Amino acid sequence: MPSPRTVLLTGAAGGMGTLMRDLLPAHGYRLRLLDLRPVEGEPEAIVADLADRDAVREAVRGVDAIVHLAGISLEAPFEKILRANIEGTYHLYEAAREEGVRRIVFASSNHAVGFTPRPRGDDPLVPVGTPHRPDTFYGLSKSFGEDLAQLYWDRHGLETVSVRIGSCFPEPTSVRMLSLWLSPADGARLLHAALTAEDVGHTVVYGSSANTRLWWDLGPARALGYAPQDDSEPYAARLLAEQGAPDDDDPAHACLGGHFVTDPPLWPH
Ligand code: NAI
Ligand code: 15L
Repeated sequence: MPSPRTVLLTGAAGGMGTLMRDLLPAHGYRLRLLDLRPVEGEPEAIVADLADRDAVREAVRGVDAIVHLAGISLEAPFEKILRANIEGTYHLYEAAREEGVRRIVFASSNHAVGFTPRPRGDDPLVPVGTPHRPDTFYGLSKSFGEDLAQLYWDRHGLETVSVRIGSCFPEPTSVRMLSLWLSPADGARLLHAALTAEDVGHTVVYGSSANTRLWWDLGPARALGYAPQDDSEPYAARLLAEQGAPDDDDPAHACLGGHFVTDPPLWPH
């Protein structure tokens, strides 16, 4: 597949969308932006709801690939998740199929496997083949997105890299994030690898930096050509001093999903 150049970035007004708008052009992309909300400083961005099938189809027309970040990114009532994340992602895949787009990079989440126990001591890293164990309706929608991607590869030959993102923020802000942090620069490196690797079919990878305290296997992401440059370790001493080491008996520290398994943060809108 020739390297994608024009890429639709959905969720462009969000936290990660804002970071990737800054970082992806340096990897050679021309971005077309879409979000439910206006994108600050980007008057040409498409303001559309993923529920609007006509708008979504028009938005994907003529792009080489899609980075799909749009959706509800925390826990919410099932009806809201259904509309934005499940039906919305289906609309995007249908539009991509109809318009002949060859590659989607899907922002899955660690919360698709959030109830997976976190490794301790000498336990092996969590493999991508671990069963789905969503910790919320939100995580369930990411499990659905991965299965939808598999269906569109098997039935229609539309390729996807599903990236189970850990925590993509400018800095890690919790002890848990020391294991899951994806630095913005590594996030852009990983999206670039996912957009350009050959013959991905539907590939699932974990998305984090090369953290010293890693919980999961970055091998499948590296196999795409991803070479992470960052590690959360320089933040460890401060975060551990402020927050203390995780209590092994606390259920909020027992699983990959952290506090999403006990007390998930709610989508504010
Ligand atoms: P965010 O909540 O900051 O941004 C999501 C964007 O999607 C928002 O700008 C929102 O307006 C837009 N959106 C929501 N519903 C929409 C709809 N129906 N139609 C069009 N746009 C809609 O989330 P963030 O942190 O930027 O995450 C981006 C993606 O990556 C999300 O899908 C999230 O689930 C996923 N992810 C993010 C992680 C992170 O650490 N930031 C970790 C794991 C997954
Ligand atoms: C996610 O999936 C969320 O979208 C993000 O806001 C963070 O909470 C992240 O997971 C995390 O687990 O830290």
